[in-house]
Parts: sequence; C-alpha cells; structure tokens
Amino acid sequence: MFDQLRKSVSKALKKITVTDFSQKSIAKVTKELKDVLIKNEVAVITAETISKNLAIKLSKTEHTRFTNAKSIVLASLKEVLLEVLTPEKPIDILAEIKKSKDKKTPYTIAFFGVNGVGKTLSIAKLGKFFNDNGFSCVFAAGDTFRAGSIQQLQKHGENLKIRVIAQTYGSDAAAVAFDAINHAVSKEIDVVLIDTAGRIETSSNLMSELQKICSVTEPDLKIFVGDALTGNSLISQVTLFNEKVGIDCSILNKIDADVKGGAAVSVTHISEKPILYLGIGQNYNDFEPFIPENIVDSIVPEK
Ligand SMILES: Nc1nc2c(ncn2[C@@H]2O[C@H](COP(=O)(O)OP(=O)(O)OP(=O)(O)O)[C@@H](O)[C@H]2O)c(=O)[nH]1
Ligand SMILES: [Mg+2]
Repeated sequence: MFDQLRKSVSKALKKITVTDFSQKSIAKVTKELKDVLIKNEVAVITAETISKNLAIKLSKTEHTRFTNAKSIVLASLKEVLLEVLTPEKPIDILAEIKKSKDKKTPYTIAFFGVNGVGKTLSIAKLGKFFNDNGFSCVFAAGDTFRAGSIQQLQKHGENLKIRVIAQTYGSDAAAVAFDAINHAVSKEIDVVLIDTAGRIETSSNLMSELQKICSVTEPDLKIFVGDALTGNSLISQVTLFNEKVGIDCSILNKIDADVKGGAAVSVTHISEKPILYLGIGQNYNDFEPFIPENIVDSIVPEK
C-alpha cells in the first residue's frame, strides 16, 4: 500500500540539500513535493493545499544553521498530511449502531457509487463485521437494475447467513429498501444494509432514484463507495454524490491493487467526510479501518 507514493516522496526529499529556510528554498521543496503528489494521483487541489500548508509551517519553523533541514521537512510534512487526512467528525460506526439498538430502531446504511467499485462486496464485508460484533443484519437488494445483482447479493447472504430482502428486477429500489426496514423492525434486526445500482455519473435517472431511496428510507448513514484505481475521476464522483445525495463517509476499495495511493489522500480532503474503511481484497475480511496516522506513516519516509 502506498509504496509508489512513499518512494516518490522519499526521492523528492532526497534532493533536499538546503541548509537554510529562505523563501526560495521553501518554495523549491514544496513545489517538488506538489509535483510528486500530483504525479501519484493526489488531486491537484489537495496537493496544492499540502504544499501551501507545508510552506507556511516551514516558514514559521525556528531553526539554526546546524539544524537538520531534512528532518524538519519530514516532521512538518507529517503534520500537514495528518491535518489533511483527519476528518472533522470521525465516525464510530459500532457505537452508532449500539445507540440505535438501545432505542430499538434498526440502523440503516445506504451504499452508493458508480459501477463495479465494490458496493455489493462492501455490504457483505460490513455485514459480516457487524455480525462478528454481535449485531444482526439484513440486506436490501436495492440494485434492481443490473442483471444478476440480486443473485449476487443473495449468494453473499447465503455465505454469511444474512437474510436478503428482494423483489424482482425493475421494481422500485426505494420500496425494496422500505420492505427491508419493515422486516428489521418486526424481527428486531439491528442493521439494514441497502445495496443500490451502480450508476454512470451522468445518468440523472439513476441519481433521482438514489434521492428517492434517501427520502423514503432516511438512512442513518450514506456511504460513498469508490475504487482507488479510478484515480482522479474518483474525485469528481465523490463531489457529485455529495452534491446529489449528501454523503456521510466513504469506503475506498481496491487499495490492494492501487500502486499509486493518491486517491486515499484526496478523498477525505475533497469530501470533508471521513473514510470509514479501505477495501484491500476480495475476501470478506479484506478491509481495514482508515487510520490517518498509519497512512501518514506509510507515505512519509522515516529519514
Ligand atoms: N482486489 C479487490 N477487488 C475488489 C475489492 N472490492 C471489490 N472488489 C472486486 O470488484 C468487483 C466488483 O465488486 P462489486 O461488489 O460487484 O461492485 P459493485 O459496486 O456492487 O458493482 P455494480 O453492482 O456493478 O455497480 C468484484 O470482482 C469484487 O470482488 C477490493 O477491495 N480489492
Ligand atoms: Mg453491486
């Protein structure tokens, strides 16, 4: 994970031979770093923010002729990256589910994203995770659009022993989600996970379907699911879904196959919402929490 980004940052920082922190030296270092970030698919606006904040931090740093310029740059870069990666309001999803359970209402989660980003597999992964943590789940087969999608979710349900509420293809996705919530209420099930059809960003029909699902079911959590491999188009996706349906957090999948690692850096910054999990493979346990400190440590070299 983040190997290429780490190598590139390391290479850029090796070039630091400055012993002073004049405006000129700072500009050189931060420009170099910005270019490296952009080359590794960090969104331009995020790369600019990192570079600008680093310049401000460095210009305020006390130093003498004998201080090690490079270690100061590394430490400052870590701080700046951490600020960019740390969401204003983190989400403790298990605690939120527990709160709903205490109120005897199911916690509902809707998953959104373009085609093939891993929405359905993320539902299965989280369903298993919630079960493992003592919460019961039901899946809503709200992708009534793509052939095979209902069977795909049912297969996961069979594997995980989680009930799937489904209707037929072409039926109203919001009605399916609503059925699943009613089922959860009557059977006292803790979490409802709503699958939705993958959509082409420009398809306004499918976007209005999502808005309908949201207005009918009022999900407790709206998750944008993205594919790290889509690079910069991920940024326009997260912005669009945020505008159209208002997301609460993101899941970023296929991090295992993403050599560059830039997307993970930009998504929190651009959406101003936390990344809940990173998908790191195709098995049910292949995900990990997004811990900004760990990401920073994977990107910025020790020395
Ligand atoms: N390597 C890897 N593959 C993943 C990950 N998440 C999902 N996939 C794979 O990506 C493919 C698409 O996953 P789905 O869960 O069907 O994606 P979706 O968003 O539901 O797709 P649509 O229903 O077509 O919109 C599958 O082959 C998954 O196994 C991940 O974190 N890593
Ligand atoms: Mg799907």
